[in-house]
Amino acid sequence: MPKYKLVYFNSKGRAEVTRLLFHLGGYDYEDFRIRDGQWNTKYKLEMPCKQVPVLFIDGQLLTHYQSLYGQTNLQCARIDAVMDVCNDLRYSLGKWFSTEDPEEQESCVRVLKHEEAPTVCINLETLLGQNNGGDGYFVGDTICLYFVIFNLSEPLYIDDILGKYPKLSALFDRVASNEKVSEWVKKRPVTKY
Ligand SMILES: N[C@@H](CCC(=O)N[C@@H](CS)C(=O)NCC(=O)O)C(=O)O
Repeated sequence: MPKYKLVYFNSKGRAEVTRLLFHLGGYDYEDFRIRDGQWNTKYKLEMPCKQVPVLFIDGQLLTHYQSLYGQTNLQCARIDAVMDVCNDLRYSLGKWFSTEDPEEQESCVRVLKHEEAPTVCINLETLLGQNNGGDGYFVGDTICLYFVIFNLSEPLYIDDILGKYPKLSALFDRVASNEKVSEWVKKRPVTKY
């Protein structure tokens, strides 16, 4: 089996999907978390795009997730669409992380809570409704790659909004109660983000 090394910060962020995929697939990997304040002076310089997450396979880079994707091209396209929608939650959040100005941070939270998160929830509930009337999953009849993004990206910023979207909220609960997912949530290091 190849040797996997996932490099990221000690937070969930953009690496959590991959960590959960490894867990679901039962793969051994090195969950390398940068904790020592050496990002700018050391690790950043070693990363091909000067950002993380980066997954090394036997020292080489993997550019795409290889499991839990769709079974058909159409399913893959739908999963891509769901993941793109989820990505829209990252704009203000990214700005929030990159500033220490309290006013700017407050403005980011406002945009996130009142504009971005509601739009994302509406769009996700619409996409969800296109499969099995919204009472199942986005594609097929089980979890796959997309779900991890929104289930594990911080419910902290959409928790109070989510209640307005019953089908989406029920999907969160379905995913969270998946045996493997809950196993990982219990097992992972506790981090603020
Ligand atoms: N498009 C990239 C974005 C990666 C990205 O924004 N990474 C952030 C952490 S979430 C990062 O490395 N920030 C540190 C830096 O840019 O110096 C991806 O999806 O992997």
